[in-house]
Amino acid sequence: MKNEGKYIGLDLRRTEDDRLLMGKGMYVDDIKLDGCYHVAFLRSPYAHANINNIRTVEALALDGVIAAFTGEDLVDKVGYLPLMSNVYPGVMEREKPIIKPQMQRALAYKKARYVGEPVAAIVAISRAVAEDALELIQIDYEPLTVVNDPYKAMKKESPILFEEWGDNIAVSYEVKAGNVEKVLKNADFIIREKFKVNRQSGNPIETRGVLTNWDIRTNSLTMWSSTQMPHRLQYYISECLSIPKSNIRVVAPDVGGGFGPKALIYSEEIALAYFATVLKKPLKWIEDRLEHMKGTAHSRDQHHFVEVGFQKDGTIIGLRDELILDTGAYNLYGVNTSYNTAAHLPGPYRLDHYTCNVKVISTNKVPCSQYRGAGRPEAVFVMDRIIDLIAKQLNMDPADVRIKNMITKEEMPYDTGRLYKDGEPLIYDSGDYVTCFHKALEEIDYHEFRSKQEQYRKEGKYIGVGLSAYVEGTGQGPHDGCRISIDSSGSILCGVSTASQGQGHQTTWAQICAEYLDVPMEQIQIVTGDTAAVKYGSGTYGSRSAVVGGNAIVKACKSIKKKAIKIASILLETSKENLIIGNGRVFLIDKPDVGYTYAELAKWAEPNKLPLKHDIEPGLSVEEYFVPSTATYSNGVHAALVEVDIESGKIEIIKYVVSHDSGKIINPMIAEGQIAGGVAQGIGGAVYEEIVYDDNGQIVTGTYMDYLLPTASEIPDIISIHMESPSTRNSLGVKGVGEGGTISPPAVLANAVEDALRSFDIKINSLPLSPNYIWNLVNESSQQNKQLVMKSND
Ligand code: MCN
Repeated sequence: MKNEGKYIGLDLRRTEDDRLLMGKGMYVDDIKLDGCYHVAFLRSPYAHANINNIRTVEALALDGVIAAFTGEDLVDKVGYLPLMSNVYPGVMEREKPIIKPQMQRALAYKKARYVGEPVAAIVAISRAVAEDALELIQIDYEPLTVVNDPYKAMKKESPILFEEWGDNIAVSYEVKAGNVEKVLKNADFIIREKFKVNRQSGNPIETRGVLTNWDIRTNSLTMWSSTQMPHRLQYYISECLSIPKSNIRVVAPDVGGGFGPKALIYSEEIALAYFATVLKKPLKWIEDRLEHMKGTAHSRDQHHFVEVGFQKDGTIIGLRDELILDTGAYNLYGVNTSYNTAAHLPGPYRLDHYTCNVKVISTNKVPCSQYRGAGRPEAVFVMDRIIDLIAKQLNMDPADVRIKNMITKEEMPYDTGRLYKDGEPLIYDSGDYVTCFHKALEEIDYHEFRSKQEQYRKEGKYIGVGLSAYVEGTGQGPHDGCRISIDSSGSILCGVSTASQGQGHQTTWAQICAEYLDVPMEQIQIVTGDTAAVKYGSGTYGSRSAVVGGNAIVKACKSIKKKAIKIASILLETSKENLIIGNGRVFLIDKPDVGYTYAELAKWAEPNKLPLKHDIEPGLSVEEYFVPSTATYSNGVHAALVEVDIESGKIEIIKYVVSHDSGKIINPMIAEGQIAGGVAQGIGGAVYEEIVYDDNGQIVTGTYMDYLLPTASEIPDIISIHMESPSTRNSLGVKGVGEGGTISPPAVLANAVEDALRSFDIKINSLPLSPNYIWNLVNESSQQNKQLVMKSND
């Protein structure tokens, strides 16, 4: 890859890995506070039940138990968990969403709505004692009829989760561009198809965890949480408990994976904050794996009914989608995930006439939030399956149908006619989708494979190729900040309001800072995930940190250089125009020997040091914020070769290629790691993972015996091709890369499997591509064929 900067663009090893890979990470559970009590939560065993009475007397009598809390104890003192997404004015005006905020309490009060919902909590001297005490809590539950299917949930006769709303439709709206009704009438062909995307769980290696400390001297709370959004957690603790924000510090120390579900404010965080205000003692809760499966948000779980109109030559002229998202018991992300799906569905394809009618439905399941890709894998699964179905109908090559409909470089910036979720026009800023597509075709040897495919089949091998292309809005607002302080030792402290869970921010932020300040990276210390490091921030989700955090660093670097020049101009009694910065020094343009290092200037910036009267604030320190105008759009193409064993239905991925464009790349090695990790998770969701519920709302795949995560042996080598179309929306030219890997695997693998099994004429419209599912499809098709043969023999 081209290296245009001294540091930006370099393949540097991650500086945090010395610590993280040697087992020296500092995760929430590694932090020990003297006199710390432990918290355990009692969770509802029922999916839907009234809670009539809770008795904690026996639990409280157990040796070592400090306190017991129930929903009733919190009801007047603790606010509801927050709704995480705003609906911006543009979306409000145009799409007119109807939103029924279905809010959760930190501890359920009067009614439990999913198995796993926290109902009571025990604080004790150890987790073991706390768990023993949970068994002594007596609850008088009155089980209610369980709603576990979104279609049934919409029926009039269905029980309702929130009686005050009158139905189970949490959100409804329509994303619309052009006039799909009209164009569908003129289509040569129409395909109607249903698709289903499986419910998944995030499964970071580190489960969630919270530790609190209460300072009786200042009446202030410090919380360490494995959260993706420390600043927002700080704000919402303040809102829920009515404590001034300035009395709350939230730290996300090392976090062992987040993947989206940790970008929520959880019951346990708000509850522990409240318990800390009452008990004024350090408190710790660490989620165990069983709790994670039923206590941490799930995702995906979408149903689509699509109607697409196209012409004989493969041109798609209109698409209508009915999207149902089963959001579980509480609608914590508002319109967000479904909007991501609706807005991203057409992807890199030209689709002027498009409607997506969205309904987000409440059921008695774990609430859904965002999980890596957050609505885009679902969108791309639908769109790229549709394209393969069009190709099949027209007997065209699926690659040709894609190219025919793909937006070209010449059309950039491309106005899709839709709105992004921030209410701004959804305009792709830059990208060369067609070249990106051709690169993937080349790398997978597409045409060569096609020429051999028949031969493979004759040899009894069922090998297919799949293609998928996506566009992803990244780098969303509202803002992130960076505070840089240089001290007289020359050490540069760079606090950024992002919160890494493994993305390598310590390295890439130092690369940006070193580049813009022109100093060695070793001189820079990066601090993230701490509300004390920068005043405001949004967090790390939505592949936004490189864009928003990265550009906040650029702004802070520029600003601190200005200040350094101003101080130097006073010291050298010259105008600022006569000074420049290089190699960590400010010096005279025409006398490079005369100048000051940052360290020397930092010394002069101490109070009362500067010789002349001046208006400079003390300290060589600044704090700046980057507020993006709207998203910037990454894109990519995945291609895979897959062999299917028709005896078992098992899939083997022979080759996997990702050709992607995330604008300027700060660190290609890290970007490649992000893609590889994303693809691995995408393969998991496509082939193995599924949260399955029974009729009583119990999870039947709630342990790793049944919820299958891919291991290294299931993940092929991933070949990445980088392209760089700089974003025009920020000065680094960057776009996000953290989720792209996860977006296309379901589509690409489904297409490859269907292609491999062409001779069976199967149709894949549901995930995961489990051996069971594939075997059944093959078997049903064989049975049908046999019946046809028998009929014709009759
Ligand atoms: N980067 C780069 N060049 C670019 C863009 C990004 O070198 N043009 C680098 C960044 O500097 C950063 C990394 O790539 O080190 C990811 O950046 P970005 O795309 O901005 O994504 P975020 O840092 O905001 O991370 C969030 C994203 C999301 S939404 C999920 S989910 C996810 C992911 O990142 N969760 C992860 N990657 C993960 N990786 C790990 N190890 N663990 C998770 O929980």
